[in-house]
This record gives sequence, C-alpha cells and structure tokens, in this order.
Amino acid sequence: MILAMDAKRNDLLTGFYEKMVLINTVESSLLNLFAEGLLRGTVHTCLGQEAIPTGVCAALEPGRDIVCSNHRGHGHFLAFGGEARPLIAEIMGDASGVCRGIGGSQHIQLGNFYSNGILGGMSPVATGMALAEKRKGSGGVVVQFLGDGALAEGVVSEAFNMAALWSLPILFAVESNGFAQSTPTALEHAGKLSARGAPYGIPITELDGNDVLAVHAAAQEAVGAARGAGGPQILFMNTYRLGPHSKGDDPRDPAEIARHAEQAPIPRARAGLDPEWCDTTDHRIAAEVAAIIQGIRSARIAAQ
Ligand SMILES: Cc1ncc(C[n+]2csc(CCOP(=O)(O)OP(=O)(O)O)c2C)c(N)n1
Repeated sequence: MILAMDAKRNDLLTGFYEKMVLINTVESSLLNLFAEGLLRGTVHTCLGQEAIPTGVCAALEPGRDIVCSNHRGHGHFLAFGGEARPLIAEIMGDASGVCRGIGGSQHIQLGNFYSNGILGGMSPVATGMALAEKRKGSGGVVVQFLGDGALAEGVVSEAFNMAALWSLPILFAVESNGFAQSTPTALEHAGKLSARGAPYGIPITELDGNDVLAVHAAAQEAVGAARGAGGPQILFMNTYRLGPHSKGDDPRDPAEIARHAEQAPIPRARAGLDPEWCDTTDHRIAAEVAAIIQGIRSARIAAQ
C-alpha cells in the first residue's frame, strides 16, 4: 500500500517536473528574445511561480472547466494544455500564433482559456462565466488566477460578493508573490490578505505555493468543493517571483532573490526525483524549445 502510494506520488511529481521545466524554459527564452529586440510590447514571466499553474491546472478537466488568466499568464496557458509553439509564436507577433499574433503576451484565448492584462479585470468576467456554467448545469468550474496586488482592485471584492451570494462554481487562485510590480505587499494592503474571503463566507486555504504536490492536492479539494455546489473557494498560495516584474524592471536585492531561488518549485521538486533523469529532461526540453524558436525565426526570414 505504501509502495503504491509512493509510486503514484513519483508519477505525479515526474509529470509536474516536466511541466514546470517547460514553463521555466519558455519563460527564460522569452526574456532572451525580448533582450534581442524580437518581442514588442512587454512580457511578464512566472519564473519561480511554476508550481501554481502546474498544480492547479492538473486538478481541472480541460474540456469542461475554464481558466481566466492575467498579465502573467504563459504558465497558466501551458499548464492548461496549451502548446509551446503557438504560444511563443503569438508572443513573437507571428501569424501562426494562438491568436494570429494579434493578442500578444497578455491577451490569449484558446478553447476554455482566456487571459487579460487589466488587473482584477477578469474577476467579474470569470464570475459571470461561473454563473453561466451553473445555469447550464454543466458541472464546469471556473478558475481565476490573480496576484496579491489585484486584491486591492474594488472589482475583485464585488466579484467575491456576487460569487458568494449566488454560490457560484469558481476558484479564485491567488498567487501571492509579495509584490505588485515594485510595491511590497505590506505597503499596499491593510489587514490580513489571506483572510479576504472571510467577510463573504468564502472558504480560503493558505498554503506553500512552491510545493507543487501541495498545490495540486489543495486545488483538487477546492475544485471538488466548487463543483459539488460548495460555492466559491479561494486558494491563497505563497510564492516568490524570481524574474523581473516584466522585462528588466527589478529593484529587489539580488541576495534576496538568490535566497528565494533555493526554495523555488523546480529545485524543490528535483530534490524528490532522480537527478540524472532531471538533467536529461532539462536538456531535452531546452532543445525542444530552442528548435521551436529557431523554426519561427527561420520561417520569418524565409517570408521576408
Ligand atoms: C487596472 C490596472 N492597473 C494597473 C496595471 C499595471 N500593472 C500590471 S501588473 C501590476 C502589478 C500586479 O501585481 P499582482 O496582482 O500582485 O500580480 P503580479 O504582477 O505580482 O503577478 C500592475 C500595477 C494594470 N495592468 N491594470
């Protein structure tokens, strides 16, 4: 029995590790492309936060559930089953991208995946979608990803109220990385952020957002509760953004970042896996992502 549980845990961790490395590799490559001048606009990466999209989206049913993402949404897209090539092409402004290169980094839509860069703007949209799913009786759950900074937006409080009042099937997945751009949480918010659900009677679970297995287990429970007519749920997941807010804007102490890097989701997961397998996986995924980018660049040159 214990052996079977260990094997299941290992299988889960293996799959999650691959997904997190894919997200990390794509995100790092995007920062390189930006530095090369190959991306227009801006790009927000989720480096260091890979466990949250990976663990939460693994608790969802792709054809039935809906993901509403934010400005930091590439990881959510990849974790919800989106492919790397059309995502990268989209962000590169290429016509072969998910939204024909028109949406860019922050405005991506494919199937049941929607992202938008207006802070907190997806809270009422996601709440409306949850109302629609409830009325249809589809059994679908909507997950809205938002940062701790977005909790200061009034529209998020309004969405919490409506979702609770109408007992809607929605999970608000808060990625608390301690900053809103360059403002530390303590300078932005009064009171205890992880208690924000209490006035609305929304169950809220606070957890270590860098532990992918813990995120997955909490998401399974919260999604199950929302699907089972338990109304809205909030997961308040503590994490740390290792990359800059967007491209190069990072006023934080490099020593602080280095300290957090040791506790990031990928090294944490790696500690429970075979290091040789991890190295092989890292190299394979790096080669796959490099080939995707090379392919897009070559096609572009050929078309000129
Ligand atoms: C309504 C609105 N105001 C301001 C911005 C600019 N902006 C983009 S991200 C961001 C900080 C977001 O912080 P948080 O919600 O904690 O998410 P994180 O960036 O930390 O993932 C701000 C102020 C915006 N996109 N929308």
